[in-house]
Amino acid sequence: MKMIVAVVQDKDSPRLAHNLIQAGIRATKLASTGGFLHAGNTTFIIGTSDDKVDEIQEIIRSSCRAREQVVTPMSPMGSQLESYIPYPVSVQVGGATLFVLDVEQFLQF
Ligand code: 2BA
Repeated sequence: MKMIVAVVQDKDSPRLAHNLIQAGIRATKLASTGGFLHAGNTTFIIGTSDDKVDEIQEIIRSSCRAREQVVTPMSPMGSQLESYIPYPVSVQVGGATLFVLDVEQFLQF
């Protein structure tokens, strides 16, 4: 058995949840926050048999897309504030960040 942990953008979350339900895949959604942008995102936890991992990866791939996001970096530690000019930079976020883990035990009581 595998556990797929997928971090996706909030904008893609309803589509992904819908597509997983349509495919009969069970998942748990967690509200999460990106460590870099400090923006909200959504983390899906999906427990599944090994043979469904490819199908689920394809559902996630087709449900999520990359977007440009503009971020203004915080001042570097120890820098002279008067000489620091924060220029906005553009980063590409997503489609999705996946971790696929082996599950040692799956229990339901
Ligand atoms: P954030 O940490 O808010 O990162 C948003 C985007 O900012 C990233 O998109 C990446 O393009 C950029 N970024 C992140 N850290 C950076 C850094 N140190 N230097 C320069 N640019 C950086 P994605 O890579 O698509 O990641 C989207 C979200 O997925 C992340 O939001 C985070 O919540 C999660 N994530 C990505 N990699 C992860 C990892 N190795 N472990 C845990 N969560 C991860």
